[in-house]
Amino acid sequence: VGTTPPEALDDRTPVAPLPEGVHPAWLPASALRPVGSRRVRVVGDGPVVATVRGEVEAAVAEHGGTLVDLGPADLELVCAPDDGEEDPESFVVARDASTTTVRAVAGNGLLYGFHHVVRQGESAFEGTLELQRHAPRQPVRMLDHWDNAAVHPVMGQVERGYAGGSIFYDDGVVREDLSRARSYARLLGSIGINRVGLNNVNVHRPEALLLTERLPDVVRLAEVFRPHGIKVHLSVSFAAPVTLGGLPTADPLDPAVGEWWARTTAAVYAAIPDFGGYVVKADSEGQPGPFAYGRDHADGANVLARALAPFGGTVFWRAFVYNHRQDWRDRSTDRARAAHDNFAPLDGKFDPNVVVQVKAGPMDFQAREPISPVIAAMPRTRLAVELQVTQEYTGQQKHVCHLVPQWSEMLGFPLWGEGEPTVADVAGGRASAPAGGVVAVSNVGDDRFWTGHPLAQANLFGFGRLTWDDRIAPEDVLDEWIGLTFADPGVGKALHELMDGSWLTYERYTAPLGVGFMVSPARHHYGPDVDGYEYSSWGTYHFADRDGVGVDRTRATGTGYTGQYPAPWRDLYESTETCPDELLLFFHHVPYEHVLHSGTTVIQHIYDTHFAGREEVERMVATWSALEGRVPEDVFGRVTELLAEQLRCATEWRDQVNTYFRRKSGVPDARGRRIY
Ligand code: GCW
Repeated sequence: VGTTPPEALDDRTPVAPLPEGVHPAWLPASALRPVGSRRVRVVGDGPVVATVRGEVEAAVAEHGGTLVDLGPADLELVCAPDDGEEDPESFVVARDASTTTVRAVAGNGLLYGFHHVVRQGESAFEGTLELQRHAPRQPVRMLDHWDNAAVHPVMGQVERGYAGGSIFYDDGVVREDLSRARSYARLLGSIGINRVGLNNVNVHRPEALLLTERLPDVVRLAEVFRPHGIKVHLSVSFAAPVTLGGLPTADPLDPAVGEWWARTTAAVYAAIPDFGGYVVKADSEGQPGPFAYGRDHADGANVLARALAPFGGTVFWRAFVYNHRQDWRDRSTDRARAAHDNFAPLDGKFDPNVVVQVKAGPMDFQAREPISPVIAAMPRTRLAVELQVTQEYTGQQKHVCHLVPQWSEMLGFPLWGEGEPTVADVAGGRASAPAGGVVAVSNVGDDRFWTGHPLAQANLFGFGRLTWDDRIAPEDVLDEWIGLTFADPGVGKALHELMDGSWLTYERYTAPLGVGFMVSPARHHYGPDVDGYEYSSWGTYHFADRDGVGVDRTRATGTGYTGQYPAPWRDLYESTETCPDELLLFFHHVPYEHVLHSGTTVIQHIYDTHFAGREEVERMVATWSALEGRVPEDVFGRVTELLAEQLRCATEWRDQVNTYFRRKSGVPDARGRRIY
């Protein structure tokens, strides 16, 4: 330590200049001060080490420290290669009286170790520290972009995007100017993201072409991400052999189809040797898939997997397969069952480089859902768990809804009961099959704050941190984000007040007790519309009548969905006696007077939580207004504006939900509050 011998130094990759007016998110200059004011050496080769060196160079230029390339010196931070470790993503950190040392076998580990030090700030340079080893709990930490290359007439450019247009594409092709993408890649690398899906899983013509004609575009994006240790993936259409290749069929068992995928994939790797692989949404919401040829999803996934295998690529094959054209009159079909019905029987049939990507809940990213039963049902299949950072059903980046506590709960869910492996264990390969990882839909766009709502940056940051280690407490993750993002340490208390409980606040004023949806249908998904989906084809019903509400998913009298879980959950969810309150209406249809474990009736709970949730938003408005002058003016202005919208919308939710159930049930509010 401190005496690292001089070594040949690689180039440095300069930190991409942040385009004019764009918010620096969690890497403002102030966040790099503790490192940048010191004497630092970075040793090692390769593009990712060059990124670390570039970071240090920029930081010392800003804060008066020195990047010491050669010779002995009183070094305060050393980032250097290590031959003792094996995992290229892990790092060790230690400190003697004068020097903090980060060591890793490879660039990724060094980058993560460097940012570990950045997050620790001044305290990384105080006292001493025995050698400490850090390794990710998930080897795959991936963000999927639902970006369309061109603006889609219905979905806009970014499907379910609430932060403006795409930072990758403009007018059907990859942007000439990729400086936003460069700054984004830097942000992602700093939180340990190592894969990115570059385009929407609903693949339209312009995105389909990225695989072939427009491959040079993908090469450019891969170059943007590579220095940050991130591999790129393309979402591809299962029908590509027909639509791009001109074959008469996309039947996965037809040899010509296999050859087409092999040829096409080889061309991709010739251009991008570290290409990550594919992402596929098949037989889902209108996307083509193997069902058209009487084949199953293992047949479908394996044909792509075999094309990728020679190059070490992976196909992420989504399990989000259900009938979106169901008849609302048909009470035997239950959308919650669909992923398990379609995929569990295929366990053991997928090639080793297939990862089945399962949405964390059985429905669709609602504020509250149980864990998908698929995650416990496929011990011989690599599974990835999919989360949604973009706030489709959680306030669309107009509402403060800090989702890290939700993800923490989901990742920590013990699939076979207390003490048994968790969702994070299955995804991380610690249960049975090798790891698949954790994936989420990005919430980023060309908005100057990246995420529309400036506080939604904390969700993106928190996703990275939790996929690195799901055991970090959500409050600590938020502390890290606040510490990096805001120069004034005094804002922390107010931000915790505002954000820690905001997911539960959102849950309170929206659909009650796990029943979900109640939003305006397909195109928007924003704001209340209690019956918006009730007579639709989407399988998302609440079944409220004058006597009660909820979906009977029991084995005894309902759709049998509870039977897809292993013990103890299959029994726990089956009975209203043991079903957790917050999921009661997901699993059961109960009378309004049914008494919850909390001691209140269902109807009174609906009233109480809707009044309370809206009041909490009112308090959020007050908490935020006290921060005027302590956070940057533009952040203050944007959040103030959005909180007003959140309050308006929460009021609307409160009044529509309460009025709806008051009218259906005829039961008055026990506290006589105003219901319309
Ligand atoms: O939640 C639904 C969204 C669709 C999305 C789909 C999916 C990309 O409303 O917009 O399509 O999920 O996950 O495939």
